Amino acid sequence: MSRSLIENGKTIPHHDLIPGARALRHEEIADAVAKTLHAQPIIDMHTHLYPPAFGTPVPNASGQTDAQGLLLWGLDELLTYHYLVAEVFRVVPSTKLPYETFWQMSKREQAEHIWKNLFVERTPLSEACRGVVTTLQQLGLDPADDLETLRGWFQEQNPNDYIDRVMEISNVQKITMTNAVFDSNERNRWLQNPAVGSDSRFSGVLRIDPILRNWPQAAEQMASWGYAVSAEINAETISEAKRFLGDWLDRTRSIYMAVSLPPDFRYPCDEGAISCAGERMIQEVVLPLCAEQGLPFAMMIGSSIGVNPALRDAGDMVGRADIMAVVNLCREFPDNKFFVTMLSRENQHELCVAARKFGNLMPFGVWWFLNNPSLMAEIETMRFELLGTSFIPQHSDARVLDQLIYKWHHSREVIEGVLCAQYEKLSRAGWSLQSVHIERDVRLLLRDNFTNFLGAPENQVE
Ligand code: FIX
Ligand code: ZN
Repeated sequence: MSRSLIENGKTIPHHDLIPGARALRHEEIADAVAKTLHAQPIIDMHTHLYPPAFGTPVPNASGQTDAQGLLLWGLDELLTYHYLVAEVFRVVPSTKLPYETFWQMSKREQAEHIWKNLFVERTPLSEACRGVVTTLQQLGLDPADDLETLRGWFQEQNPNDYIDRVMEISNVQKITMTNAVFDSNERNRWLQNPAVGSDSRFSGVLRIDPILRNWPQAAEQMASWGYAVSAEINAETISEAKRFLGDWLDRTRSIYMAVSLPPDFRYPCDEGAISCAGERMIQEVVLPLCAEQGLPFAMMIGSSIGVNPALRDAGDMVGRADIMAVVNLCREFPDNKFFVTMLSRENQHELCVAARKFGNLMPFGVWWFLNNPSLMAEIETMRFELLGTSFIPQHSDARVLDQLIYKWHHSREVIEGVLCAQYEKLSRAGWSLQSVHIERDVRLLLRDNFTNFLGAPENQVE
């Protein structure tokens, strides 16, 4: 039976009229989903990766290294990823190896300590450990080899070519940076070389945590950089703060602005709370500027920074946050677009329901401590059931270039399983699923939901 829709007098062909297309049989769905997911290039909307122009501390075939360089890649960086630092201090606690002793070790020595304790003397079962194994395997290396042999291979790589290789293996089309411009190392690189970020493989994102997490300190820094701002938020501070952010949005050619916020973030803030300064910056500086420039504002909510400062980047914690802060912002600022990811498992259902209330809210990613296959499957299933295909399932959060390989390999595996289950249920319900539907859905999930929400012209993100 051929069916069609009449809309504004125009006949819209129903899906089963698509020429040459036929409904997939049950047993064909899994293969079609797997092929489509692996063939679809990804725009990775949140990473901590940088182009080679930001320098690299890693010894490589080009012979050029920069101790403070920001592009991290290679085996020693993979092994000293803060996820693995946290895990090694579980098996060799600081009572046995004091934190300071570990930090005084060279990157190589730290990597050897982690390899020995998590990959040799124990089975590398954790997600972060499995990630290293997957990355080596996908690079055609043997994880059973010793460190020196493996290191030899990485040292032969040229970082610039290696970025292309890793993007090819992970089928990542574009990498989105996190430009922490309050970090003096990164800031100075932009000021010394304005073209430092102009690598077509990378897009910029202005990260503004200090402004919303600790305004008085941020105001002091901005004032020392020549902006007439003060801790006391008056008209001049507001226009100068806008000028500061405007300058850096232009300098970094940012495609959105981003912040990570603690679990106790409230909007509106609790009377007298320190975050009230941040609230005024959101209301009078950040959101008006984002609206003027048509840029989404990304909120990554739920990270408590430095609960164990001795672990450095590995010392942060998760906490349940207040979804009503997100709801109130989306309602009060209907002309603003919000990317939101939340760190606590307990916030995931609320975030999906909030997104059903606000079209200017785009849930994204399975962030940090949630980025484990069991939790990811739970969260993505819930999102399909509540949001259809109108969300961004994942970002890599890669801090080390090579991690793009395992973060996307593992994420594709989970999305594949969840999508198949959804399609099988739909097809059992009588929907004649075609491969063109799967291609369209996967394109939306891995790329177009992001670019469409940005509303950016093609060339800026593609
Ligand atoms: O705030 C963030 O962007 C977090 O992703 C990072 O700070 C965090 O350390 C991380 O690497 C998570 O995967
Ligand atoms: Zn991140």
